[in-house]
Amino acid sequence: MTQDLASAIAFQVRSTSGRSVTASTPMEVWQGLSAAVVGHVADDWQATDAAYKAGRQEHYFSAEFLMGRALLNNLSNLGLIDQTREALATFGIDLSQVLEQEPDAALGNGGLGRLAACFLDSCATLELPVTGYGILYRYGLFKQLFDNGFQTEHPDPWMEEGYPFVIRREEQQRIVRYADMWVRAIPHDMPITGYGTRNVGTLRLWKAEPMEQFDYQAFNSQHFTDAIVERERTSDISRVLYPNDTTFEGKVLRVRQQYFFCSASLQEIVDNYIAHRGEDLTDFATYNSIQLNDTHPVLSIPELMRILLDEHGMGWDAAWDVVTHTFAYTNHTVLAEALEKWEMQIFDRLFPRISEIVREIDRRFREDMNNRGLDGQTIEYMAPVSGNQVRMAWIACYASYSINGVAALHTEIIKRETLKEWHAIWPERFNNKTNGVTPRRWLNQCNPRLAALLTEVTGSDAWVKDLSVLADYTDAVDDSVYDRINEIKHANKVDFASWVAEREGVEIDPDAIFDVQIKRLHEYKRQLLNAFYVLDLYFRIKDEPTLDVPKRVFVFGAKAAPGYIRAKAIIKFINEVARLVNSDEDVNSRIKVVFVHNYNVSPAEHIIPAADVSEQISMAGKEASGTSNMKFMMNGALTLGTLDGANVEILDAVGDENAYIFGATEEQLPSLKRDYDPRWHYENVPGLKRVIDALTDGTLDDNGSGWFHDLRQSLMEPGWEGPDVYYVLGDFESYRDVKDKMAADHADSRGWARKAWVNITKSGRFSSDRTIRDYAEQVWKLDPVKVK
Ligand code: F55
Repeated sequence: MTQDLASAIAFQVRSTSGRSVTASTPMEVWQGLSAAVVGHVADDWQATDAAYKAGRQEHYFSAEFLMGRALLNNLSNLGLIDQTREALATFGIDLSQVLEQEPDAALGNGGLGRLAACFLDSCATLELPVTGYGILYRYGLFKQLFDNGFQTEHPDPWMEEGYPFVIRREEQQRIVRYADMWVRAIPHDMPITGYGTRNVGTLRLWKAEPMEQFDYQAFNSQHFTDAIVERERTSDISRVLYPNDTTFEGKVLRVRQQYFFCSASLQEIVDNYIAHRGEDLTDFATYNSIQLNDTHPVLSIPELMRILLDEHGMGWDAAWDVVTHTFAYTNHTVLAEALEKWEMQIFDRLFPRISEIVREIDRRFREDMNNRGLDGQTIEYMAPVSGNQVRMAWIACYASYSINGVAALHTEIIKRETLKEWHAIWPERFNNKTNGVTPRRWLNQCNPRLAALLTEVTGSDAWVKDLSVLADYTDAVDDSVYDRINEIKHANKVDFASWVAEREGVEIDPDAIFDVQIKRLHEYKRQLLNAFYVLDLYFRIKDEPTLDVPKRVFVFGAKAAPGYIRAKAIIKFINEVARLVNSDEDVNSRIKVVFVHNYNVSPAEHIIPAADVSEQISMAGKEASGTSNMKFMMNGALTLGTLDGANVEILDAVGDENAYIFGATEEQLPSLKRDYDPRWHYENVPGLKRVIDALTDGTLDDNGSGWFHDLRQSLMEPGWEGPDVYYVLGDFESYRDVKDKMAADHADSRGWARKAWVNITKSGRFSSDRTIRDYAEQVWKLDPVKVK
């Protein structure tokens, strides 16, 4: 077999590079090896596609899939890692060097997009007939660099050097019609392998291309440049991923993107139904269900109505019956500024027929609510269209058979507040599906040392497919396992230290506590609270140079949306704190700060296995779930967090002694904030004044941008929603107390390892396999389809 594989790889590499394997670059080897892997799954992929299309299917619609790297994941799923390593070794090539050549497929912003990627992995592994549908962005999420501590953004043309894991399916193209242009949608498929199964699912990403290769008419009539410009306008649709998470921006191109992938996907799903079951679409929802990943694909609702009404001659009631049994909606946020609301005029101009249908949905909604006896004000609040705005979340709630939140607390909040009017009418639609992450990528692949220990302790690798088996071993091990846990963590920290030294140019000590916060930059996630702690600790050491503090490394990784100035100010602030701390000989042997630039999926795979402390410190009630909290837990980091999102369930799983919880609860916050005065904390919490003052007293330099002054103001001065909206000063003292305690506890290394072990072994309920099983059984009513 190794011989076969070696020659298959050699063949592909030579075809890619036109040179011998040994003369090829590592990038060419990556290309060839990846092509060989796609070739390896081709038959199973085809068989899976045919088997899935024949029965009931789930379709996962998402504007984002944050896939990261594909090669190692596929080799691991196919059980080919060892053979591949050996095959490459025969050419004197190191597999890990080849793996590091691969660009991240960063077709997503953060948690929402990565969740979609973990879900596809679980669906394939569980042999569930699920297909992902999205957009093949030419440019993924921007690359982040720091220029004197300021974030700068750079394009990410991730496929430009060739990307063997997407296959263009020219023959399955569709036409998407806007009032002002028609566009070809070309599907590009990624194979989604599962762990230890021959099922290979599909992620179908649509690329926008001009209708004709060339408009000869325009060319000949000397409108050559106009013709070129028109061509480019169509390709614009799939050119770039919008880099905003959590804030809605009403850009026309964005809604074009949404309609583009919804329309193309639905055309295909409907045609497939007809090919298998005939022209009568009454039973469409018996064979198809569509999960809407937030409101970004909600245009699917009027678009499916349009297809059923206009293209297949159904009546409104029959079509609405199909639609309301087809869609299920996942909500990912309670932040008001994230809710998508489009101007009706945009719909009128781009797709007038969709406008008409949305207006008719609105008219019938109002009639329906009237008949149910709702008052005029409530109806106006809930209406799909009001003023000149279309409210996507409200449409989703009205038309979906299922509405879910992504963690228990989040689901309670949407039932109680965000979507309470809908919950009052349709309580049976609401359900919770606590997020999960795939243990393949986030444990087995990224942390091979820990994976080997788990296999050794449990006697097999069954945990990779069923993480819940680990729970049997929580209390079944002795000190030797705790010592191994510590050795593994230390070895991972050594690896991470050399990665950081090379990538960021900062030397860190693997014997220090590695305290990590990696996630998008947002005020509600409170990276500022973490940075204030670091600055306060710095001052404490300066005050008392002999202070006996545990060695610490504070690691940050975060991108700010390019237009979110205050988030960019926080990045600059953290970088300035890092400069201050790291360059001060009095403290830098005890504390260091590392801001990992361009945080993404593959950096996360280096960072998480090396973490001791997982920072999950959002203001309670704001983080819908969080998913890095689960990845850290699986890798034996202890959570330092608020009672927010899935942290609540992590605490429940591990128990009080094995997590560090602080801060105001979601229940307490309304009353605490009623008479909240951050100035009181500023004056009375020891050390806080000095930290806040450092923003503006010359200790730290914002290079004349005025940004640090704005940060201070946002905390201290009454603003739009009051001062310090995210309660940074209010929670500072309890955060510092718990974080100090945590650092002190780390000195008891066996005690710490025991806590880490509890976290690892209790992480089974945060596997995306558990989440997906729950969706399949409770929402989708979907059975596995085994291929071969
Ligand atoms: C992206 C684009 C828009 Cl327009 C709005 C939001 C986003 C986005 O990226 N949201 C996002 O990542 N939300 C997160 O979803 C995760 C998965 O459910 C949650 O864990 C996390 O709490 C939530 O913030």
